[in-house]
Amino acid sequence: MYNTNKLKIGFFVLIFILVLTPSVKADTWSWCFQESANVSTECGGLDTGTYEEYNSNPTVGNWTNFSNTIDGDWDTYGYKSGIGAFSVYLYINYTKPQSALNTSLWQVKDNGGIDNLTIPISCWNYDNTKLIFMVESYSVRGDADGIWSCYNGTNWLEIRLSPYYTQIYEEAMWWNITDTTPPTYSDNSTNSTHAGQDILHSLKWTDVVGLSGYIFSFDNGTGTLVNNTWTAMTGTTNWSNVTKIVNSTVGATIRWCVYANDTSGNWNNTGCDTPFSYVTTELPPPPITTFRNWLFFPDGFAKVRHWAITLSDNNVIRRWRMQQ
Ligand SMILES: [Ca+2]
Ligand SMILES: [Ca+2]
Repeated sequence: MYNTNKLKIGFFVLIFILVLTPSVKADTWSWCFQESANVSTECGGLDTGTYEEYNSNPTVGNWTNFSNTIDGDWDTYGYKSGIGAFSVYLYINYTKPQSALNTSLWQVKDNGGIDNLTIPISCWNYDNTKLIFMVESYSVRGDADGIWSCYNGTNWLEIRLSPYYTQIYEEAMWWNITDTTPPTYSDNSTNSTHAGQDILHSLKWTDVVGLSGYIFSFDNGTGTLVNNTWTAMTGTTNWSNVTKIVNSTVGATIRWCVYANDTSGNWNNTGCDTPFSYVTTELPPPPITTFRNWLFFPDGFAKVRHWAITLSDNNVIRRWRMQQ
């Protein structure tokens, strides 16, 4: 007969273990910084955004140093100059990266300091492909503001109001991007197949969001692939270039492959079950760079022939032979 109490206890212990067992899962998002809406190779290379300068009353004043507000330099600024109750504006239009999350942040700086602004959901949802901001520098005697807003299709929503801080230094986006796509590779090559020589194993990597690093795996003719340590890569396009001195035996099969990950921890490899490979070949003989011969007749008229031959090579010349 079963002891039902024991069965129940066993069942609850099992549930308890299942609940407490941590699930191992890599983060599938990453942060990507985009300094300029219209000049970018980061975050998917979205350089299709725009900046626009506007002045509500050009007859009485203007922006001073407008270009400083978008020059990518967080120490330079532009501001409203001129007397009168009017404003100068900077309109910004970012193209959203694919799979960007609404937790992305707008980083801004005026003379009140630097801040990462949360974007109101109505501004985020207004358009699937773009994000629109406005920066206003306003001043009149006794009153001045720097105002940072986003557009939700109907209204400008004020996100940051900086009283008396009218110096507009810079802005940028911190995109929070879902990234489940691993890096891709192309252009595999080696610069030689000569036995016993330094050989460069070259491979190009790209990632939509950002590369993190690679592991080069190498079989020097032994039949076993051995992993190098992980090496960092940066940017969205980079190369895993590794030089190895290969087996000095002619006819050895050299195999190699590469693993790479992106900033979200997505991994890819070049197919290490069927690696790239080549067979080592003999180094060509050193070239003869000069050759001279001449006859001369020492005392007694015995003929003596002399040869002068120069062989040169990057490597040690082990043997040479002259043949008539
Ligand atoms: Ca900027
Ligand atoms: Ca600036």
